[in-house]
Amino acid sequence: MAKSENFTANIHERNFRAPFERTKATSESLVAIDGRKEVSLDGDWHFIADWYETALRADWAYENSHGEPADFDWDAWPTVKVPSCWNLIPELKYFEGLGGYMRTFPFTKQEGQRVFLQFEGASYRTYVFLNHRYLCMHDGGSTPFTVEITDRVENENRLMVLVDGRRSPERVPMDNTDWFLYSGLYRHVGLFTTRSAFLSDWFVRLVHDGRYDKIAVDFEVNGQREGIARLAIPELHVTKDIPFHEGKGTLVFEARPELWSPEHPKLYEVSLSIEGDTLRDHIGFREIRTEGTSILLNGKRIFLKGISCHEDYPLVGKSASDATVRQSIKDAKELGAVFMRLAHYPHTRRFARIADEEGMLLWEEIPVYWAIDFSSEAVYQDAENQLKELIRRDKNRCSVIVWSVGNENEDTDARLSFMSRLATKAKELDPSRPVSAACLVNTTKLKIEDRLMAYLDIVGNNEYYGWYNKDFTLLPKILGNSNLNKPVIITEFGGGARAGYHGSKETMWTEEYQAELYRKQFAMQAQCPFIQGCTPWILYDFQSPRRVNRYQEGYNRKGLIDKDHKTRKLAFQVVQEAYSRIK
Ligand code: GCB
Repeated sequence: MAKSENFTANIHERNFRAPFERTKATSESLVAIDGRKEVSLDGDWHFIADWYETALRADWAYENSHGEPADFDWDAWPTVKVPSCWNLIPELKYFEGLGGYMRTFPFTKQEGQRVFLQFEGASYRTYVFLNHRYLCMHDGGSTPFTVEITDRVENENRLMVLVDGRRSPERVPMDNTDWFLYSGLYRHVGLFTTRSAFLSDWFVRLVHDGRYDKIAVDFEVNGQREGIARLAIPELHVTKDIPFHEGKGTLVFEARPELWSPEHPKLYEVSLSIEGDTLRDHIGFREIRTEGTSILLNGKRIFLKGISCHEDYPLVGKSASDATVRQSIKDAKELGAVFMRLAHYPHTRRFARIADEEGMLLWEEIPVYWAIDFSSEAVYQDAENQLKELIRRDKNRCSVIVWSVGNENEDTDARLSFMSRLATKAKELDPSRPVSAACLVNTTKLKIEDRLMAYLDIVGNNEYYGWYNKDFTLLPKILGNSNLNKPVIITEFGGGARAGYHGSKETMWTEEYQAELYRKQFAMQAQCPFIQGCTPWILYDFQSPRRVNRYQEGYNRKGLIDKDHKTRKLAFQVVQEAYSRIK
């Protein structure tokens, strides 16, 4: 329809986001950064909360579009540290709009060089502009993306990033979550360069055939179709020249690495090179598979003594650091856990790297949580892209033993088709790891039952007997009715307790009630041979704006440790004792 003669784009255009949505960064453009030299773009960025999304409506990032007087002033706006969550600025605690970030940086480009920006995580939608040109947008609040800037980068650069943190029913996760949706440029931003041809992706792993004597490698090259790549694992005396065609190479070769395990987290230095480009990493080799109702790590049955964990840390929110990750792993180990469920979205890339070094097994998950819009193809594409970005980012991490495609979703036809598609995609991208999801109990038939189970290697189950379901006597019935032919991990159970609140074990919210609940749960679960692991809900109390009773005060209080990440509740010791008994 023709616009009227008094149409003024920046005030009358309702569809102002649409032009930006055409150019997307996705898993296809994500480049492997292992061992690459990076220039960090972390540090001070100018920042403004753009409450009315005027930056998009009125093209603020182009800086000259609509004449004077301008309503923006990028260089005059105060600075914030990147990475950080804007919600930590007291007046922006519940701000869910558009945040505008700007920094300048110098750059000297060499002949033939390609230049890329790497964003490790910005929540939820990110629009990237460089030197007054729009580059792309990215959806998904917890996975990384790469943007090529070769043709745009200059000696002096103005980088503008708009982060849209709105909650919305069309997103993954949707607008209703039991955690706090931190927002902003909350993870590392970096810049790296390559030659015209470079290695964009690689997957190095043990062949999972129960023999432990072969390693497989697959890789992709961008900018060169035919050639030879060299793989080296010096400690194993491996040097292999691998031809690639159509930009892809693959090889399986004999090698007997020492196997990685929580008790022996052995990593090997591995490099893959083509002329002028090398990827380098420390990689562990192990086998994970299921057989009947058992989970086998390196051929031996393992019971996954675990703990769930959110990415919500005191003082930094979702901007986890090496120190916060190491502390969580240390606390999990003190509990006796060998396995962590990183709920409900991909945590920092550093988590799995540190877990590789520390010998902690991981469950990684995408935020297909509760009632997302399963009938929408656009929502599916967003979820699948997040899954692909996660797998691309972490597939070389031996600590990661399960990909989870979702949590607690109603068993409808639309959901079955959506999530079975995701489970099949995960298998296609990575046949070497079991796929799971946290399913619910069928409360009418009193059993763990969900049509999605047919597509899963491991069944995750969340049950809250003793808390939301008071009738504890139902739990033995449910478990008794659920003799599945697959391993089950009880991916959530527990109850709330306010740290320091004491009373009888019958009084909800006391530490005593929570401790007793865990005693009963462990006693019950011990009677079910098909249960092959559990991840109590949860290591630490975490923020949740929907939890506002007098004990909660904005927090989900089911932590075994208080929101200060220090004070242990009585239940911590109960879980610790239970884990010391399980072999
Ligand atoms: C669940 C959800 C989790 C919640 C938890 C609770 O089943 O999966 O995200 O935080 O229950 O505390 O109710």
